[in-house]
Amino acid sequence: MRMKTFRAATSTAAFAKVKAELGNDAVILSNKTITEDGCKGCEIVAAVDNQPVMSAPPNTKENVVDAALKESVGWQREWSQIKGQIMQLMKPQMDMDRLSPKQKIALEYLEREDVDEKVLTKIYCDLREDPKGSIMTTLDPMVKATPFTPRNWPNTFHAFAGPGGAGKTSTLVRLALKIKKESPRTRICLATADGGRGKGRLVLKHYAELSGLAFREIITRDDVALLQQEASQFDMILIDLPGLSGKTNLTEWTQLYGLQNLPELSIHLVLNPYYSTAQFERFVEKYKSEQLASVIWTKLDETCTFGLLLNMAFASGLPISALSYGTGLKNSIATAAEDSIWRLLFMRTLPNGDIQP
Ligand SMILES: Nc1nc2c(ncn2[C@@H]2O[C@H](COP(=O)(O)OP(=O)(O)O)[C@@H](O)[C@H]2O)c(=O)[nH]1
Ligand SMILES: [Mg+2]
Repeated sequence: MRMKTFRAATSTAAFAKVKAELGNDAVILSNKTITEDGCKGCEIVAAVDNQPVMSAPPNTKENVVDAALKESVGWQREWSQIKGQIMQLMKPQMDMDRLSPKQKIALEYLEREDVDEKVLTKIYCDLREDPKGSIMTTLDPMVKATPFTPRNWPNTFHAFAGPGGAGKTSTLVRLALKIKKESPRTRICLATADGGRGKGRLVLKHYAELSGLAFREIITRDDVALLQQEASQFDMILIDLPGLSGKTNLTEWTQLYGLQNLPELSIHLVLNPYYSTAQFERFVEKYKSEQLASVIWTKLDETCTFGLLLNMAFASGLPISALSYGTGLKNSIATAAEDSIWRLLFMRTLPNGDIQP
Protein backbone atom coordinates (compact mmCIF):
# COMPACT_ATOMS: atom_id res chain seq x y z
CA MET A 1 0.00 0.00 0.00
CA ARG A 2 1.25 3.48 -0.90
CA MET A 3 0.29 6.29 1.47
CA LYS A 4 0.70 10.00 0.90
CA THR A 5 -0.27 13.31 2.48
CA PHE A 6 -1.75 16.07 0.31
CA ARG A 7 -2.24 19.70 1.34
CA ALA A 8 -4.18 22.45 -0.45
CA ALA A 9 -6.29 25.52 0.21
CA THR A 10 -9.57 23.57 0.07
CA SER A 11 -10.74 19.97 0.26
CA THR A 12 -11.67 20.12 -3.42
CA ALA A 13 -8.15 21.13 -4.43
CA ALA A 14 -6.56 18.54 -2.13
CA PHE A 15 -8.89 15.84 -3.43
CA ALA A 16 -8.00 16.78 -7.03
CA LYS A 17 -4.32 16.25 -6.14
CA VAL A 18 -5.14 12.84 -4.64
CA LYS A 19 -6.94 11.81 -7.81
CA ALA A 20 -4.24 13.13 -10.11
CA GLU A 21 -1.47 11.30 -8.27
CA LEU A 22 -3.09 8.15 -6.91
CA GLY A 23 -6.02 7.76 -9.29
CA ASN A 24 -9.67 6.88 -8.73
CA ASP A 25 -8.94 3.88 -6.49
CA ALA A 26 -7.33 5.97 -3.76
CA VAL A 27 -8.81 5.55 -0.30
CA ILE A 28 -9.10 8.64 1.92
CA LEU A 29 -7.67 7.83 5.35
CA SER A 30 -8.12 11.25 6.94
CA ASN A 31 -9.33 14.69 5.95
CA LYS A 32 -8.82 17.63 8.30
CA THR A 33 -8.47 21.40 8.52
CA ILE A 34 -4.94 22.68 9.11
CA THR A 35 -3.44 26.14 9.60
CA GLU A 36 -0.28 26.92 7.66
CA ASP A 37 1.36 30.36 7.73
CA GLY A 38 -1.81 31.75 9.26
CA CYS A 39 -4.04 30.44 6.40
CA LYS A 40 -6.64 27.74 6.80
CA GLY A 41 -6.27 24.78 4.48
CA CYS A 42 -7.01 21.12 4.11
CA GLU A 43 -4.84 18.05 4.62
CA ILE A 44 -5.85 14.70 3.18
CA VAL A 45 -4.01 11.45 3.81
CA ALA A 46 -4.78 8.95 1.07
CA ALA A 47 -3.58 5.48 0.16
CA VAL A 48 -3.68 3.20 -2.82
CA ASP A 49 -2.81 -0.47 -3.29
CA ASN A 50 0.53 -0.91 -5.02
CA GLN A 51 -0.03 -1.56 -8.67
CA PRO A 52 2.50 -2.62 -11.24
CA VAL A 53 3.63 0.47 -13.12
CA MET A 54 2.72 0.11 -16.78
CA SER A 55 4.89 2.01 -19.17
CA ALA A 56 2.69 4.29 -21.26
CA PRO A 57 2.60 3.50 -24.99
CA PRO A 58 4.23 6.10 -27.21
CA ASN A 59 1.88 8.96 -27.90
CA THR A 60 1.41 8.30 -31.63
CA LYS A 61 -1.74 9.15 -33.56
CA GLU A 62 -2.60 5.43 -33.90
CA ASN A 63 -2.15 4.78 -30.16
CA VAL A 64 -4.37 7.68 -29.24
CA VAL A 65 -7.12 6.44 -31.59
CA ASP A 66 -6.75 2.85 -30.34
CA ALA A 67 -6.98 3.95 -26.72
CA ALA A 68 -10.05 6.08 -27.44
CA LEU A 69 -11.82 3.18 -29.18
CA LYS A 70 -11.00 0.83 -26.32
CA GLU A 71 -12.42 3.33 -23.84
CA SER A 72 -15.71 3.53 -25.69
CA VAL A 73 -16.18 -0.23 -25.72
CA GLY A 74 -18.27 -1.48 -22.86
CA TRP A 75 -21.49 -0.42 -21.30
CA GLN A 76 -21.45 3.14 -22.62
CA ARG A 77 -21.39 2.10 -26.23
CA GLU A 78 -23.72 -0.83 -25.62
CA TRP A 79 -26.20 1.43 -23.88
CA SER A 80 -26.18 4.02 -26.63
CA GLN A 81 -26.70 1.24 -29.19
CA ILE A 82 -29.60 -0.21 -27.21
CA LYS A 83 -31.12 3.23 -26.81
CA GLY A 84 -30.79 3.83 -30.52
CA GLN A 85 -32.41 0.48 -31.30
CA ILE A 86 -35.35 1.13 -28.97
CA MET A 87 -35.91 4.43 -30.72
CA GLN A 88 -35.66 2.78 -34.15
CA LEU A 89 -38.34 0.33 -33.04
CA MET A 90 -40.55 2.98 -31.52
CA LYS A 91 -40.31 5.63 -34.23
CA PRO A 92 -42.21 3.71 -36.96
CA GLN A 93 -44.85 2.93 -34.34
CA MET A 94 -45.32 6.63 -33.82
CA ASP A 95 -47.81 7.00 -36.61
CA MET A 96 -48.70 10.65 -36.23
CA ASP A 97 -51.84 10.21 -38.35
CA ARG A 98 -53.33 8.20 -35.51
CA LEU A 99 -53.44 11.37 -33.43
CA SER A 100 -56.02 14.14 -33.73
CA PRO A 101 -54.81 17.11 -35.83
CA LYS A 102 -54.45 19.20 -32.67
CA GLN A 103 -52.45 16.52 -30.87
CA LYS A 104 -50.25 16.09 -33.93
CA ILE A 105 -49.46 19.80 -34.17
CA ALA A 106 -48.59 19.91 -30.46
CA LEU A 107 -46.29 16.89 -30.69
CA GLU A 108 -44.55 18.22 -33.81
CA TYR A 109 -44.10 21.56 -32.06
CA LEU A 110 -42.40 19.88 -29.08
CA GLU A 111 -40.12 17.96 -31.42
CA ARG A 112 -39.00 21.26 -32.96
CA GLU A 113 -38.39 22.65 -29.46
CA ASP A 114 -35.80 19.88 -28.92
CA VAL A 115 -37.93 17.71 -26.66
CA ASP A 116 -36.17 14.34 -26.83
CA GLU A 117 -37.51 11.11 -28.28
CA LYS A 118 -38.07 9.38 -24.94
CA VAL A 119 -40.41 12.16 -23.87
CA LEU A 120 -42.11 12.36 -27.28
CA THR A 121 -42.70 8.59 -27.20
CA LYS A 122 -44.24 8.80 -23.73
CA ILE A 123 -46.53 11.65 -24.81
CA TYR A 124 -47.46 9.80 -28.01
CA CYS A 125 -48.36 6.65 -26.06
CA ASP A 126 -50.49 8.64 -23.59
CA LEU A 127 -52.28 10.47 -26.40
CA ARG A 128 -52.98 7.22 -28.25
CA GLU A 129 -54.79 5.96 -25.14
CA ASP A 130 -57.00 9.03 -25.14
CA PRO A 131 -57.71 10.32 -28.66
CA LYS A 132 -59.62 13.30 -27.28
CA GLY A 133 -57.01 14.06 -24.63
CA SER A 134 -55.14 17.32 -24.72
CA ILE A 135 -51.36 17.42 -24.66
CA MET A 136 -51.58 19.38 -21.41
CA THR A 137 -53.32 16.49 -19.65
CA THR A 138 -50.36 14.26 -20.38
CA LEU A 139 -47.70 16.91 -19.70
CA ASP A 140 -49.22 18.25 -16.48
CA PRO A 141 -48.12 15.43 -14.18
CA MET A 142 -44.65 15.55 -15.74
CA VAL A 143 -43.75 19.17 -15.05
CA LYS A 144 -43.99 20.45 -11.50
CA ALA A 145 -43.03 23.75 -9.93
CA THR A 146 -42.10 24.20 -6.28
CA PRO A 147 -41.35 27.92 -5.99
CA PHE A 148 -38.22 28.74 -4.01
CA THR A 149 -39.79 30.41 -0.97
CA PRO A 150 -39.25 29.74 2.75
CA ARG A 151 -42.81 28.44 2.93
CA ASN A 152 -42.28 25.81 0.22
CA TRP A 153 -38.76 24.96 1.35
CA PRO A 154 -38.88 25.05 5.15
CA ASN A 155 -35.69 23.01 5.65
CA THR A 156 -32.62 25.03 6.72
CA PHE A 157 -29.89 23.81 4.37
CA HIS A 158 -29.97 24.58 0.65
CA ALA A 159 -26.99 24.07 -1.63
CA PHE A 160 -26.66 25.26 -5.22
CA ALA A 161 -24.80 22.89 -7.52
CA GLY A 162 -24.09 22.86 -11.22
CA PRO A 163 -21.46 23.39 -13.89
CA GLY A 164 -19.08 26.35 -13.60
CA GLY A 165 -20.63 29.51 -15.04
CA ALA A 166 -24.18 28.13 -14.94
CA GLY A 167 -25.26 30.95 -12.64
CA LYS A 168 -25.09 29.37 -9.16
CA THR A 169 -23.64 32.33 -7.27
CA SER A 170 -25.90 34.89 -9.00
CA THR A 171 -28.96 32.71 -8.37
CA LEU A 172 -28.12 32.27 -4.70
CA VAL A 173 -27.63 36.01 -4.18
CA ARG A 174 -30.80 36.90 -6.09
CA LEU A 175 -32.91 34.42 -4.16
CA ALA A 176 -31.45 35.54 -0.81
CA LEU A 177 -32.14 39.22 -1.61
CA LYS A 178 -35.64 38.41 -2.85
CA ILE A 179 -36.51 36.47 0.30
CA LYS A 180 -34.99 39.18 2.52
CA LYS A 181 -37.06 41.81 0.72
CA GLU A 182 -40.31 39.86 0.89
CA SER A 183 -39.87 38.60 4.46
CA PRO A 184 -37.24 40.78 6.18
CA ARG A 185 -37.31 38.72 9.37
CA THR A 186 -36.01 35.58 7.68
CA ARG A 187 -32.59 34.79 9.17
CA ILE A 188 -30.42 33.95 6.17
CA CYS A 189 -26.82 32.79 6.10
CA LEU A 190 -24.79 32.74 2.87
CA ALA A 191 -22.04 30.13 2.84
CA THR A 192 -19.45 29.63 0.15
CA ALA A 193 -17.72 26.34 -0.58
CA ASP A 194 -16.51 27.65 -3.91
CA GLY A 195 -12.75 27.41 -3.83
CA GLY A 196 -12.04 29.71 -0.91
CA ARG A 197 -10.29 32.42 -2.94
CA GLY A 198 -12.46 32.83 -6.06
CA LYS A 199 -14.61 35.70 -7.28
CA GLY A 200 -17.85 33.99 -6.21
CA ARG A 201 -16.69 34.15 -2.60
CA LEU A 202 -16.18 37.94 -2.80
CA VAL A 203 -19.56 38.45 -4.47
CA LEU A 204 -21.29 36.49 -1.73
CA LYS A 205 -19.38 38.23 1.06
CA HIS A 206 -20.15 41.62 -0.44
CA TYR A 207 -23.89 41.05 -0.69
CA ALA A 208 -24.04 39.41 2.73
CA GLU A 209 -22.40 42.50 4.29
CA LEU A 210 -24.54 44.88 2.26
CA SER A 211 -27.79 43.19 3.22
CA GLY A 212 -26.98 42.29 6.81
CA LEU A 213 -26.88 38.55 6.15
CA ALA A 214 -24.52 36.17 7.90
CA PHE A 215 -21.59 34.87 5.85
CA ARG A 216 -19.58 31.67 6.34
CA GLU A 217 -16.82 29.92 4.45
CA ILE A 218 -16.59 26.18 3.94
CA ILE A 219 -13.03 25.02 3.37
CA THR A 220 -13.19 21.52 4.83
CA ARG A 221 -15.76 19.21 6.41
CA ASP A 222 -14.97 20.76 9.83
CA ASP A 223 -16.61 23.98 8.61
CA VAL A 224 -19.72 22.03 7.58
CA ALA A 225 -19.84 20.48 11.06
CA LEU A 226 -19.55 23.97 12.60
CA LEU A 227 -22.33 25.28 10.41
CA GLN A 228 -24.48 22.37 11.49
CA GLN A 229 -23.88 23.32 15.14
CA GLU A 230 -25.05 26.88 14.57
CA ALA A 231 -27.92 25.93 12.25
CA SER A 232 -30.60 26.80 14.81
CA GLN A 233 -29.61 30.49 14.52
CA PHE A 234 -30.81 30.58 10.93
CA ASP A 235 -33.99 29.92 8.97
CA MET A 236 -32.11 29.35 5.73
CA ILE A 237 -28.48 28.54 5.05
CA LEU A 238 -27.71 28.90 1.34
CA ILE A 239 -24.51 27.16 0.26
CA ASP A 240 -22.68 28.02 -2.96
CA LEU A 241 -20.98 24.86 -4.26
CA PRO A 242 -18.10 24.87 -6.76
CA GLY A 243 -18.50 23.69 -10.34
CA LEU A 244 -16.86 20.27 -10.24
CA SER A 245 -13.92 19.70 -12.49
CA GLY A 246 -12.59 16.51 -14.03
CA LYS A 247 -14.14 13.25 -12.93
CA THR A 248 -15.27 14.40 -9.49
CA ASN A 249 -19.02 13.99 -9.13
CA LEU A 250 -21.45 15.62 -6.74
CA THR A 251 -21.95 12.57 -4.54
CA GLU A 252 -18.19 12.21 -4.03
CA TRP A 253 -17.93 15.89 -3.25
CA THR A 254 -20.76 15.91 -0.70
CA GLN A 255 -19.24 12.86 1.00
CA LEU A 256 -15.84 14.53 1.14
CA TYR A 257 -17.31 17.55 2.90
CA GLY A 258 -19.75 15.61 5.06
CA LEU A 259 -22.72 17.32 3.41
CA GLN A 260 -24.54 14.03 3.09
CA ASN A 261 -24.87 14.08 6.90
CA LEU A 262 -26.76 17.37 6.94
CA PRO A 263 -30.34 16.76 7.93
CA GLU A 264 -32.80 17.86 5.29
CA LEU A 265 -30.28 19.32 2.89
CA SER A 266 -31.86 20.22 -0.43
CA ILE A 267 -29.53 20.56 -3.38
CA HIS A 268 -30.79 22.71 -6.23
CA LEU A 269 -29.21 22.01 -9.60
CA VAL A 270 -28.54 25.14 -11.66
CA LEU A 271 -28.56 24.53 -15.42
CA ASN A 272 -28.87 26.40 -18.71
CA PRO A 273 -31.48 25.16 -21.20
CA TYR A 274 -29.18 25.47 -24.21
CA TYR A 275 -26.80 22.62 -23.39
CA SER A 276 -26.36 20.03 -26.13
CA THR A 277 -27.85 16.57 -25.47
CA ALA A 278 -24.41 15.09 -24.80
CA GLN A 279 -23.50 17.85 -22.34
CA PHE A 280 -26.86 17.59 -20.64
CA GLU A 281 -26.55 13.81 -20.19
CA ARG A 282 -23.07 14.22 -18.78
CA PHE A 283 -24.22 16.84 -16.27
CA VAL A 284 -27.19 14.71 -15.19
CA GLU A 285 -24.76 11.86 -14.51
CA LYS A 286 -22.20 14.05 -12.75
CA TYR A 287 -24.66 15.91 -10.55
CA LYS A 288 -27.06 13.12 -9.68
CA SER A 289 -27.53 12.85 -5.92
CA GLU A 290 -30.07 11.55 -3.45
CA GLN A 291 -30.20 15.08 -2.06
CA LEU A 292 -31.12 16.77 -5.36
CA ALA A 293 -34.45 18.45 -4.73
CA SER A 294 -35.08 20.87 -7.58
CA VAL A 295 -33.77 22.32 -10.81
CA ILE A 296 -33.17 26.04 -11.38
CA TRP A 297 -32.98 27.12 -15.00
CA THR A 298 -30.89 30.20 -15.73
CA LYS A 299 -29.93 32.22 -18.83
CA LEU A 300 -33.41 31.79 -20.30
CA ASP A 301 -32.77 35.13 -22.02
CA GLU A 302 -29.95 33.46 -24.00
CA THR A 303 -32.01 30.41 -24.97
CA CYS A 304 -33.93 29.71 -28.17
CA THR A 305 -35.68 26.38 -27.45
CA PHE A 306 -36.86 25.17 -24.08
CA GLY A 307 -37.33 21.42 -24.65
CA LEU A 308 -34.58 20.64 -22.13
CA LEU A 309 -36.88 21.73 -19.30
CA LEU A 310 -39.23 18.92 -20.24
CA ASN A 311 -36.42 16.43 -20.88
CA MET A 312 -34.97 17.09 -17.43
CA ALA A 313 -38.37 16.91 -15.69
CA PHE A 314 -38.96 13.55 -17.36
CA ALA A 315 -35.45 12.20 -16.67
CA SER A 316 -35.26 13.33 -13.04
CA GLY A 317 -38.83 13.77 -11.79
CA LEU A 318 -37.57 16.92 -10.03
CA PRO A 319 -39.64 20.09 -9.75
CA ILE A 320 -38.38 23.44 -11.02
CA SER A 321 -37.90 25.99 -8.24
CA ALA A 322 -36.70 29.16 -9.98
CA LEU A 323 -36.15 30.70 -13.42
CA SER A 324 -33.61 33.38 -14.20
CA TYR A 325 -33.51 35.51 -17.30
CA GLY A 326 -30.96 38.32 -17.10
CA THR A 327 -27.45 39.29 -16.04
CA GLY A 328 -28.39 41.91 -13.45
CA LEU A 329 -29.19 41.11 -9.85
CA LYS A 330 -32.50 42.99 -9.98
CA ASN A 331 -35.63 41.83 -11.82
CA SER A 332 -33.88 38.86 -13.32
CA ILE A 333 -35.23 35.91 -11.35
CA ALA A 334 -38.70 34.51 -10.70
CA THR A 335 -39.69 31.70 -8.41
CA ALA A 336 -41.06 28.98 -10.66
CA ALA A 337 -44.75 28.57 -11.45
CA GLU A 338 -46.26 25.94 -13.69
CA ASP A 339 -47.89 28.45 -16.01
CA SER A 340 -44.58 30.29 -16.52
CA ILE A 341 -43.00 26.97 -17.51
CA TRP A 342 -45.76 26.36 -20.06
CA ARG A 343 -45.40 29.89 -21.42
CA LEU A 344 -41.68 29.26 -21.91
CA LEU A 345 -42.20 25.93 -23.59
CA PHE A 346 -45.11 26.79 -25.86
CA MET A 347 -44.74 30.54 -26.38
CA ARG A 348 -41.02 31.12 -25.68
CA THR A 349 -42.16 33.83 -23.30
CA LEU A 350 -39.89 34.67 -20.36
CA PRO A 351 -41.34 35.27 -16.88
CA ASN A 352 -40.94 39.05 -17.46
CA GLY A 353 -43.08 38.87 -20.62
CA ASP A 354 -40.22 39.16 -23.16
CA ILE A 355 -40.53 36.79 -26.10
CA GLN A 356 -37.47 34.93 -27.30
CA PRO A 357 -36.87 35.00 -31.08
N1 LIG B 1 -27.81 36.39 -19.53
C1 LIG B 1 -27.79 35.85 -18.31
N2 LIG B 1 -26.64 35.76 -17.63
C2 LIG B 1 -26.66 35.20 -16.40
C3 LIG B 1 -27.85 34.69 -15.82
N3 LIG B 1 -27.52 34.17 -14.60
C4 LIG B 1 -26.20 34.37 -14.45
N4 LIG B 1 -25.67 34.99 -15.53
C5 LIG B 1 -24.27 35.38 -15.76
O1 LIG B 1 -23.49 34.21 -15.90
C6 LIG B 1 -22.18 34.44 -15.40
C7 LIG B 1 -21.82 33.34 -14.44
O2 LIG B 1 -22.65 33.43 -13.30
P1 LIG B 1 -22.20 32.89 -11.87
O3 LIG B 1 -23.36 33.11 -10.96
O4 LIG B 1 -20.90 33.46 -11.48
O5 LIG B 1 -22.04 31.33 -12.21
P2 LIG B 1 -21.45 30.15 -11.31
O6 LIG B 1 -20.09 29.88 -11.81
O7 LIG B 1 -22.38 29.00 -11.58
O8 LIG B 1 -21.51 30.62 -9.89
C8 LIG B 1 -22.19 35.82 -14.78
O9 LIG B 1 -21.63 36.72 -15.69
C9 LIG B 1 -23.67 36.12 -14.58
O10 LIG B 1 -23.97 37.51 -14.66
C10 LIG B 1 -29.06 34.79 -16.57
O11 LIG B 1 -30.14 34.36 -16.16
N5 LIG B 1 -28.96 35.37 -17.80
MG1 LIG C 1 -19.90 30.84 -8.54
